[in-house]
Amino acid sequence: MILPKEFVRTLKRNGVTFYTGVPDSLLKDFVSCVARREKNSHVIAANEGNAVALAAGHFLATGKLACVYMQNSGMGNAVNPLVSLADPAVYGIPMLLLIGWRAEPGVKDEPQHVRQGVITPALLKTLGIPYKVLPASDKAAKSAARWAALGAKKNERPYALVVRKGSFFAYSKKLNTSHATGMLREEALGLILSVLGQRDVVVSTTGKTSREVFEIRKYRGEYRGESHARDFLTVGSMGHTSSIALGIARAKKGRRVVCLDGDGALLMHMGALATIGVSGARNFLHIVLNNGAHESVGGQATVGLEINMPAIARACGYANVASVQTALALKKILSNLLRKHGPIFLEVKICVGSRADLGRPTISPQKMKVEFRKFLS
Ligand SMILES: Cc1ncc(C[n+]2csc(CCOP(=O)(O)OP(=O)(O)O)c2C)c(N)n1
Repeated sequence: MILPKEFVRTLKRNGVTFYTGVPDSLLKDFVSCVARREKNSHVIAANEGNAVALAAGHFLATGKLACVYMQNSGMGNAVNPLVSLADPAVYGIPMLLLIGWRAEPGVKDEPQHVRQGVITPALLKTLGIPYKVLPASDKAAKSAARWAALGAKKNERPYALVVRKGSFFAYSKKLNTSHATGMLREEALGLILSVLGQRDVVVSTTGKTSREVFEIRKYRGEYRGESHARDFLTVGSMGHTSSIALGIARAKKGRRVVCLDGDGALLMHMGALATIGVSGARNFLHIVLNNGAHESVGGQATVGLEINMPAIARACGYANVASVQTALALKKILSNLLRKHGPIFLEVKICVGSRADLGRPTISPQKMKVEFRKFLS
């Protein structure tokens, strides 16, 4: 296995002077190490396409190499700036991509990762990006990093290193996760789900939010048998939950549609706020569980608690907005907001944390789709 500290040192020795990306569970120890040791040369981007563009800006300004890290799920977000900005047929911008390989063939993983796991090497080939799988030993990783950095600089194009699960040793320094105080997400979700009506539609975001919604419903016996009809648990497509919910709200005007979002997910495709706000969807309730972190993949910081989300939503045209931080305030505001019309935006500031034994949805996405469609009809 690779020591994160050694690997960051190697990147530095090979000319990397800037780090940017979107966190991934496979790269969490690398990202924690960068966040601590290179904090003045590190930006967590809203999405992977932004990270590629940030790396391009860094090269244009300094002539130096950036490292762009991402989960392979994020390759889709990165494709456009990779092919229309960084590609040698356009500007030819060197950068080093570090890609976490979820669902490598032969490694069991969740359904949303399976296709991306299979196509990761083929996609890099299609994009014309030279790549290597990062060998999981310090010495071999050093030479792979050197190959990628030298190749990127010499040929003025992106090079990639694909990182297998379990490649990095744990990075001992804990992230500072004291972003907010108050409720845990599971408590906030429990309160929210308790006040919704039987026919209200829930669409929940990627990561632990959907896992907790599933478990809360299960423990409360709110799923009948195998039926998980009331919720659409968005296991992949991070940042798109609110648009899925808007699509439903537009077509089902007689139903209240509740989007349970995360701050990282909201930031990833924040343009959706403008579309929702302007849509005037009266049946739309958008709740953001803001812990200022990508908690599901290791707790790396987002800028969620540094911006005024309700003010942004208001400026985008949401009819009613609010922000709360305590259980009592959440209960009060919900009973108030549920009488108002949408689009409504509610920020719930929560602290980082979840149960160590948190499970995952046991129903297949296809079955969930069928059940959910019955619930909507
Ligand atoms: C396009 C894309 N990039 C990265 C990921 C990996 N990922 C899964 S959940 C998550 C964090 C989500 O953060 P947030 O929305 O703030 O919710 P939290 O985990 O804090 O509940 C990330 C980065 C992904 N699934 N898809």
